[in-house]
Amino acid sequence: MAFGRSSRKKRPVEPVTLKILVAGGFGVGKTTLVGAVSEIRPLRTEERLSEAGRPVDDLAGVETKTTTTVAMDFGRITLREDLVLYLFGTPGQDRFWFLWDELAQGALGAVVLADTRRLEDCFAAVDYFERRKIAFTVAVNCFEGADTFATETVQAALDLDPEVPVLMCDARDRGSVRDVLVAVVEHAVARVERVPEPATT
Ligand SMILES: Nc1nc2c(ncn2[C@@H]2O[C@H](COP(=O)(O)OP(=O)(O)OP(=O)(O)O)[C@@H](O)[C@H]2O)c(=O)[nH]1
Ligand SMILES: [Mg+2]
Repeated sequence: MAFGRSSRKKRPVEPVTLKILVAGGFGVGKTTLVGAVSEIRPLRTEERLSEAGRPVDDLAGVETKTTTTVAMDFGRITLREDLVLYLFGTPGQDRFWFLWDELAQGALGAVVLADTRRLEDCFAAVDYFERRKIAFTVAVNCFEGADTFATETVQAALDLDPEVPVLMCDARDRGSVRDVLVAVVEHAVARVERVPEPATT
C-alpha cells in the first residue's frame, strides 16, 4: 500500500541529533550526570587516581573519589521522539585541557556543572565557553552538606551574563538532569535564533 494521504501509518520521524558538552571542575559530578540520564550504557574513560597524581590532583571536597575521567564520557538521551542529545562529558582536571577543543567541535551548547563548596573550580569552564561563544547553562550539583545559595548569588559569584540560566540539580537523579538538559537546549536554541550565523558565500 502506498503511503498517501489516506495512510494511517505514522511516518517514522528522523530525529534531530544535538551535541551537548558536560563540563565543570574536577569531581563535580560530570560522569555521574551522564550516567544518570544515558539510555545507552555510557562510555567512560575512568582511571584510578594514583599516589603519583596526589601532588597535582586537588582532592579537597572529594576525598572519597577513587577514579577520574581521562578522556571523556559519552551518553545519549532521547528528549522527544524527534530530538536526541549526545552528551560528551569532559575530563575535569587541568592537565586534560588539550582535549577540550576536540570535544567542543560541533556542540550546540554546554552544561557547566558547579559545586558551591568549590565554585571557583568552574571558572575555567565558564571562561572557555564565553570566549568561544558557546551557549552554556550553569547547573549547581547540590551535594549533601553543601551550603545552598540562591541562583542569583551563584550568577553574581560567577559574574555571568544575566541571560545565562542557573539551575539547581542532583547529578544522580534522572529527572533532575533531564530538566537541566531541556534548559540547555532551550537556551542554546534561543541564542542561535537571536544571533544568526553569518551568511556563507
Ligand atoms: N552526594 C553526592 N555525591 C555525588 C553527586 N554527584 C556525584 N557525586 C559523587 O561525587 C564523586 C565525583 O563524581 P564524578 O561523577 O566522578 O565527577 P566528575 O566530575 O566526572 O570527576 P572528574 O572526571 O574526575 O573531573 C563520585 O564519588 C560521585 O559518587 C551528588 O549529587 N551528590
Ligand atoms: Mg568524570
